[in-house]
Amino acid sequence: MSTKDEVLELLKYSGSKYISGQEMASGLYVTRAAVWKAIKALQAEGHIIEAVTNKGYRLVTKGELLSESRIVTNVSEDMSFLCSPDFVKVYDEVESTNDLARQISLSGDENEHVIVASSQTKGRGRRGRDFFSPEGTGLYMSFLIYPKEDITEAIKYTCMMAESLCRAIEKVIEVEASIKWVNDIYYKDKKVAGILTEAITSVEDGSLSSVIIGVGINVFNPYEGFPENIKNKAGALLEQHRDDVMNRLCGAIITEFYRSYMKPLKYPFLEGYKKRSILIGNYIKIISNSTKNIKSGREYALVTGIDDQCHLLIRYDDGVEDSLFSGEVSVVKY
Ligand code: BT5
Repeated sequence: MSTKDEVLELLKYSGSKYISGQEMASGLYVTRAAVWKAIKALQAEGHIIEAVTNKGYRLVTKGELLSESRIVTNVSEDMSFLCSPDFVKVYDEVESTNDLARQISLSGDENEHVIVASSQTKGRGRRGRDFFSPEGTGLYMSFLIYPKEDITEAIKYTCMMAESLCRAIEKVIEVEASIKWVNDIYYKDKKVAGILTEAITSVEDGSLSSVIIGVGINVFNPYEGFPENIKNKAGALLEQHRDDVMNRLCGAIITEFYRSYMKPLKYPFLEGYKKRSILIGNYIKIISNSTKNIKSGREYALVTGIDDQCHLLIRYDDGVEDSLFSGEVSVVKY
């Protein structure tokens, strides 16, 4: 057995107790440096190993990653009124938290909820794309809300969530994440989170019956790595475990989102959204969009801003100005 495997065995054997590097080194007749190297290799493989000064190391198991009570504890006091007994619902594995939120909404439950899962078997992105949602290393959550608004307002919830997510990441992980219009969160040039907003509308008057805002975050690198098709694009927020980080991040996202959502002004989050937006001032290629211009051969444009409805303001090469309501763009690198 390699030192790495032996260290893993020792960590498993110690359960929730910490074991010091010295204890492991003595038990395995290796140096502390060899133990440290083994820990790094295990972490690189995706094992979540907590390291605490003067205590040692501990293997964090899947079951302790997410808990309703710990999430609620981490919702700030000013928003704690939200946390009625089943406001937050935690699951080990679901097909898709957005689908579950939709079922809850259609069942006639009129309460707002946050559905959280450790993994998804059919996590979805936009336009039927997959969102890779492996167990234990990501956070997958859906907010079910009932705003009394027109369908045209739905796009703002994606932007509101993106900005809230960045603020929560800044508070808990202590790094600055950026927003790629409209729904992606980037850190160190990699996509670390995506947002999918879906709405159930009333046919009679086009108003929103409910809105479901799904968020998928790669907190750690997946145990087996990212699949081939996204491995160059996807990244994670953290390389090493931090104490109770999943529950803390989840509580912070709930806090930050509701702080925005409950503000009476219409788009108060926009300043923060624009400030963190990586597209403004960049030259982009329009992959798909909501206007007709791409059909007339206008594929490239300069991003000049984001307007008060969260639309992307662009100027094509021929000087024509336009705004994208939704769609997909990529930054053109020279
Ligand atoms: C998104 O779509 O990024 C929205 C993702 C929303 C996921 C959440 S998880 C909770 C809730 N329940 C659900 O079923 N969904 C929501 P889009 O912009 O269309 O991006 C999808 C693309 O991102 C894929 O085609 C891949 O290229 C890439 N991708 C897939 N999984 C990824 C991951 N884990 N990390 C980074 N990129 C990923």
